[in-house]
Amino acid sequence: MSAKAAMESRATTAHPDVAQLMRQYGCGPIQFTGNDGLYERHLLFDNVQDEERMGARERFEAAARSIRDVLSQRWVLTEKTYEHENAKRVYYLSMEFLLGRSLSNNITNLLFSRIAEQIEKEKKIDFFPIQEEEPDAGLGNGGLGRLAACFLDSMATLQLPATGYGLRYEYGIFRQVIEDGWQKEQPDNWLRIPDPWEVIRPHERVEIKLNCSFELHDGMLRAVTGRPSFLYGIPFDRPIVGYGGKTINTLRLWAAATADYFDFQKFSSGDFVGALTETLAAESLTRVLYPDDSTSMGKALRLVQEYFLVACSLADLVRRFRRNNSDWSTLPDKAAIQLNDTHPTLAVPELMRILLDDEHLEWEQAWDITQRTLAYTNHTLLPEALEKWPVEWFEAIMPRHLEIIYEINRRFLGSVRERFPGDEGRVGRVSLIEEGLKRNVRMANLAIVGSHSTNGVAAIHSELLRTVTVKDLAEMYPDRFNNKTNGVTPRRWLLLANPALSGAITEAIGDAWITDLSQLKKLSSLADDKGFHKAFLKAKRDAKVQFATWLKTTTGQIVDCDTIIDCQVKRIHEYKRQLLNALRIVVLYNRLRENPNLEMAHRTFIFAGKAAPAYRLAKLIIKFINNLAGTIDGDPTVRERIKVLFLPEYCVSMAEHLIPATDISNQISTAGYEASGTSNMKFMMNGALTIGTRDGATIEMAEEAGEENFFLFGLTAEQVADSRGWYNPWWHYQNDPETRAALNMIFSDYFSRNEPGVFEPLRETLLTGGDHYMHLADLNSYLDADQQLCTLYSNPDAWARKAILNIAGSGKFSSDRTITDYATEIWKVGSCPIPECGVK
Ligand code: 26W
Repeated sequence: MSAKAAMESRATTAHPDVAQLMRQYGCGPIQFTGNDGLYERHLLFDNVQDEERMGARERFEAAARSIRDVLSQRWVLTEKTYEHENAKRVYYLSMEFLLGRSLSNNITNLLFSRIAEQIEKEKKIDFFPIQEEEPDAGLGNGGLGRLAACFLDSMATLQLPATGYGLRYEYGIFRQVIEDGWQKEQPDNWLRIPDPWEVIRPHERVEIKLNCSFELHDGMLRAVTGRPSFLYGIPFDRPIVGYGGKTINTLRLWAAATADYFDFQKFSSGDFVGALTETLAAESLTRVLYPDDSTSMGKALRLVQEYFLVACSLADLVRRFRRNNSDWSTLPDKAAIQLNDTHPTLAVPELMRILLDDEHLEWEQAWDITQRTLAYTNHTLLPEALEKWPVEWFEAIMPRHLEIIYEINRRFLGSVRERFPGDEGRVGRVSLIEEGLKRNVRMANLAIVGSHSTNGVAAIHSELLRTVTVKDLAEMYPDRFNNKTNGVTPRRWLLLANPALSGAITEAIGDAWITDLSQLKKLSSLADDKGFHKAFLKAKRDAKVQFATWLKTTTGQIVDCDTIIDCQVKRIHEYKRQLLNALRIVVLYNRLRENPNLEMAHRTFIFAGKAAPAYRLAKLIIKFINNLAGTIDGDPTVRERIKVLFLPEYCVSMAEHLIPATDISNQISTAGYEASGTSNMKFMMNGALTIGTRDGATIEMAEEAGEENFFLFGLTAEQVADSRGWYNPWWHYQNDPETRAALNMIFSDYFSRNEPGVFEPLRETLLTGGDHYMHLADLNSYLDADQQLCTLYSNPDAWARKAILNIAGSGKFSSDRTITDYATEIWKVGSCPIPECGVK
């Protein structure tokens, strides 16, 4: 979305002018633009080329550099203030930060949109291709990584002294291309061209000791045990601009490097090439993000990555703590460390190691400090996603940490036996070590035992976590368990992504919603206002046109803006049930084929999402959707009325274009399986209606908007659990003609004429294998809800009314609310405002 458009959305707000802003940001008399302005200087001096020959990439870099210049002084002042105030800080540890683009976001948050618009006008430059030059920072798989990015935005906006810690992957989430309907992965070399936002801080490097070395074998990095080595963690900092530009926090990403003198012995013994190869190997540690969402792949290198993140981050924050403090017992008053899922759980033994071995504290004191400093968030209940690492890898890579884990476990199991004498079954279940032929460390148990807070990410999820998944642990520590329903940042997902709607909202209720989303409640009183219906419908239409234009220019694909846009965009996974959506479309297709005169609203069904490269069924689902799209396109009786599109390479930037244009949001996971979902919230605040199951945060969304404004269907989590024993998909096949016809079509190669049998595995998953995710059980109620939605669409005022009530009810789902809850209930951290910049 162009900065210009974002600007227009705020037309009713008094905006400071450029000189005023530059003063606020401490830039004094420096000009942003003009012959001697930052932008022109960067364009010329960074490129040393004639302006005529400068392309979009050069312009992007100059714009990004100028914006970075503008924020630099406040960035420095932010850190200085935290240091000076010795404020309690939040450290958010995450293996993933799915940031997307930064230029337009930073322009928006610095209130520079109007200035960007002026420049566009005066210089007659089009901002769109310049923005398109910025690669998405795709350092995450999906929900968990994007949540971390939204949290950074909210923490900075709420002026919390917070730092994000992650890894600087050279390759982010793979790029998805579709060939012949199949997903193919390509490397995402996003740092090929230098990134203008990052600031490398070689002087703040940290040294990490490991009990292993690395070797490259056939292009694969392998940990070689028994050969101790050390690595450097080099920090690369990125600015996180709070809305209004008052606070500029830091996201610190670590890159692995070896010391120049590391291979000194090898050099001198003559193995020149070998020594250099080893350097290359060690530096490969942070080369690539593991592209697995919801399955723990059990790769030793991933464990080392997790350790590297934890060791670098703790060394860094402990160093900072020691600069201002001498008493270790005050660490929990100065630092709150949040673990984003179990991936950084090694923080438990690592902090213990620092306190015991480096600082020589007694066990009891070290343990008390560790627990009071750490807190853990769980993001999934799927058993295959719960991390477990072989004990033998710990022995090989970090034996001291294993020793500490054993001692934690010995003491912990002692307390369990004391409380539940004779209950050895319970002891086995809660133990940090899974016994068996292969012994494993259970990372979730370690995170729960080693911290003071464990939270889920939506009410139902937190409840299931507490009462089912880790029931025995929750009985040991009932006070530790709590819920923090997820949220998303309204800056990126409404203000920036949807200028048309945010303009209409601001016009109606003012712009306080940007930093207080609960203000949207005020829109309820306009739910029956015909004028506001019109404004909403026009905004939706504008967003559709914007999206269609973007799609056409970037991919060549065509979307008809006069159709209902019905979307399901998220990672491809059986539990998310893209297959259920596809079955719905097959049934609708059959209805149209059987009765070409059937009245049915014209629709565009859009799918997008990546499958984990090794997840074969997920890849087959993508293939099926593409074949379904092809078959419908090739059928003249229906192609004018329904269209299926699979958009390749789903990413943050695509979501920003697609979500505002959507009429219907599909949130159709098997109830009890989606921890929260966050795209559901983005669709809701952008005025889509939700068709969904009672799962994750969708339940709370319906509560907020009123169930009558939602299209909920299907089995509840309780019903899913209760029917596990006797559920039989064949019953639906035999008793429901539409279901049977749809399945028979798939199995008779109707959608795969030239690839007979290709969809056989779908028979296994939907019928013979027992339909674990209960697609067939929910298909009919899905179709009923779908019918109601289509009927509603034919009445634009009735549709607008419900959509407006949805927007009005979406205030709870701002990540500002979520972060305020974390800050007050878990972190006990308050804001630390940054003083005004002195005018130079
Ligand atoms: C180790 C392999 C692995 C990698 C990532 C296992 C599990 C994960 C994540 C926990 C998966 C994930 O992203 N979970 C999603 O987290 C979102 C943010 O809380 C929720 O909204 C989604 O419902 C949840 O699936």
